[in-house]
Amino acid sequence: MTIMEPRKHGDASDGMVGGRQTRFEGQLKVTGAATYALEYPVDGLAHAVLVQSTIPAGRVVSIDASKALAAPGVLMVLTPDDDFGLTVATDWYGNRPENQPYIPLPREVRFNGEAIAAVVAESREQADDAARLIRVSYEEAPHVASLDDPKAGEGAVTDNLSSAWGDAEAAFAAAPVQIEAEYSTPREYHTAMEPHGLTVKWDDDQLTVWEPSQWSHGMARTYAEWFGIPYENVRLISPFIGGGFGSKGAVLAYGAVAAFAARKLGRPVKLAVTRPQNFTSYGGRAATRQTIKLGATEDGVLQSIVHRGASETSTYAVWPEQTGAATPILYKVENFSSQHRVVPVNTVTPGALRGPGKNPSAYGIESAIEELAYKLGMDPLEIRLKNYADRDYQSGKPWSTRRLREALTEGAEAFGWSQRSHAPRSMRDGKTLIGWGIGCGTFPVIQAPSEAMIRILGNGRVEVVSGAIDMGQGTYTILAQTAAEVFGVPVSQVDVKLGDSRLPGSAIAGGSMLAGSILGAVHKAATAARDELIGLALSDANSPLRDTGANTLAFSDGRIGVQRGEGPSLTLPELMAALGRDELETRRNTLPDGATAQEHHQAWTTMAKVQGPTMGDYSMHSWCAHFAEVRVDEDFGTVRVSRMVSAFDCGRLYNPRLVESQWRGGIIMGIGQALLEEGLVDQRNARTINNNVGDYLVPTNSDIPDIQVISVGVPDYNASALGGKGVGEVGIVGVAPAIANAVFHATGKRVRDLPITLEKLI
Ligand code: MCN
Ligand code: MOS
Repeated sequence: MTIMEPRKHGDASDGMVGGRQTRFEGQLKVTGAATYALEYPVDGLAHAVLVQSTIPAGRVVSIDASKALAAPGVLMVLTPDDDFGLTVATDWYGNRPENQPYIPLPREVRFNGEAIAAVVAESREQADDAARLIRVSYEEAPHVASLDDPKAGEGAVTDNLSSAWGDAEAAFAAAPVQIEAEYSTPREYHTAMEPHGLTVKWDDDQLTVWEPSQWSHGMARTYAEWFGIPYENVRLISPFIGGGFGSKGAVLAYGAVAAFAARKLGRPVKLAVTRPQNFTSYGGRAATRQTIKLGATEDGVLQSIVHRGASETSTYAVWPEQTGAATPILYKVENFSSQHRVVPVNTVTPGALRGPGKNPSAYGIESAIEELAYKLGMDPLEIRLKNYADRDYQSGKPWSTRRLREALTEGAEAFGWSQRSHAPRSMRDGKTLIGWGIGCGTFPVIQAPSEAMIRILGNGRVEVVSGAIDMGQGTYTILAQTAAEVFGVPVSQVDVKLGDSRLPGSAIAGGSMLAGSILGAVHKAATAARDELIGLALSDANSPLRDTGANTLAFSDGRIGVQRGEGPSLTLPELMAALGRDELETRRNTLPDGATAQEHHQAWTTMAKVQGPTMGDYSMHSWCAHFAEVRVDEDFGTVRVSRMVSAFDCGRLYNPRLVESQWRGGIIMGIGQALLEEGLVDQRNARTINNNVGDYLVPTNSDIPDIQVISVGVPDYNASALGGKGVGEVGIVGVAPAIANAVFHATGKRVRDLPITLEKLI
């Protein structure tokens, strides 16, 4: 648990909600003072390393660990022969199979690189050396390498991800203008700067886990359930996270291995997952493919969308990367049909990667809509405005707020879209072809109950306390701003404590739901604390404000007094002193009144109480429109993104500086997805070959152009208590199609398979 003191910055309004306060924890991070999970100084540490399968499917017949056990410093070898005695935990949605054993080092091998053994030694180097001495004999079984493997099959239709209205096939057949195309995306990986791993320590039956986490409460719950100990006995600590992007929302098998080893040895254990092992400890974005048919009138009115999509999953769990997530809500269409299939292959189960579902889905529909525009000879901006969705045709509900039209028009204006010349290959600068493209994006508003505590200390400092996490998005900062505003104090008077499962329950930092959810709780707790202080100040015999005759008090400029500057006023420490209090603590949550203790526990530790975008009266989403300019070298086929302008509707922005950074971060990841990122699978053994940051390419500074971001949102109080919609993921959605569309405009060549590498252009 760490208390942060912000650097003073700018004027006072920066510290209020809506201000451009710089990052609370930024200085700690750049000076190296922030402690990450693998850096905690714990006495008597032993070091664990994972041993991975070298076959894609089959069985471990035997493991010969004799040489490893005899190697210097080795304390223990764990294999499938060990009885871990763990039980399968509740899944995200609150379901738990009864008494099912959880086996973190399985005998059945389900993918290449699956952890099948672990070595624990006095030092990391000794454990690494000994791990190389382990000999495994396998019985290999046939495997399915990837979605492209001819043995992969069709997969099962996922009903809850399929939808239809009208008669899409008939309307398509009758449409005078038609396009049909298949789009595919490869496996993509998180490659966060901080790799996975953890430090674990047992004190009798109390477990402390230092692990980067997007959800301290949910992960603590899993450890407790695995080991059959009360939730209260687990403490998961995660004040800083070096990027998660979806990969750090759940406890993974290596966590069980480390915690089990620590208990068995009676010593704390550290397990650092290597960079290559990151590619198989948690799956990245699943490979997808989708076919889209669009039917339209001669003047470009959409008549029908027929969508068929598929994504890969593992052989032992279903992660659906929904290719039909954005398809039904971007355009007005009376006839629609979408079906998604999930195809099991021998891979680690894929997972959430920034903008899951929406991202590959937008790639499909936003590429297809421009293909249709070119077929019609229509401007890509015009076709989008012409088919603008006036409501959500899928749920039938009105939008809460949808300023996608403004995003398109203001983005186009800032980009200079009107200067475009329509024909492909018609814009050039010497030997460089120039192309412009648009891609729209969307991400649902998701809400979850949260809790927060406010503590006012005798010295006037205000503490905001929550188990929520900050992986770089800005949670510390926006919580401080919210409290500063409610108490009318400078943000430098506020401390924020986060990232500890023992602290008040919180929404996951996932699905772009944390900011809106947690600020609701913080605002509620802070307002309640302020009301309590007002009550005391007006009634306490020792309060100098008692005889003012006022019925309320104002908090502003660091002082508390009667409205409009009349009469006496006090600073927060003066008031606390007068009241004879050295602490005032208030805790509030956003669950319905009268929720039971069990409902509280369920609310913070599972997804059972999460509200989706259409569960209320409205359909609620964030929206964006990206405008990309690419420059393609005609001789070499190299593509450079030379300019991006992106306009967003994310409702009210709690901190525009942080939001702009979130949007740019998403756009940068989108550029990587469009041009560079691709997990390459060796079909012979189902290995991801480029499982390191040398070969798995992500964008660097030199790949990134000037990115202009624009906000067109207005407060949306259906979406959250303070009027904001989600920000963290929408930025990546729609970038890849904007770039693919720009590449087509530049070259006349349509690449329908990401990433757009030069060999696909020649
Ligand atoms: N914000 C705001 N106004 C709003 C909404 C958000 O000012 N109306 C700002 C705040 O600074 C807030 C941030 O945007 O802290 C993100 O808020 P939100 O959209 O609610 O997203 P979450 O806090 O739930 O964060 C998770 C989201 C997801 S799901 C991924 S994936 C992702 C992302 O955030 N991973 C990230 N952004 C990331 N940023 C960093 N640096 N590292 C990651 O791993
Ligand atoms: Mo974000 S992929 O929902 O953690």
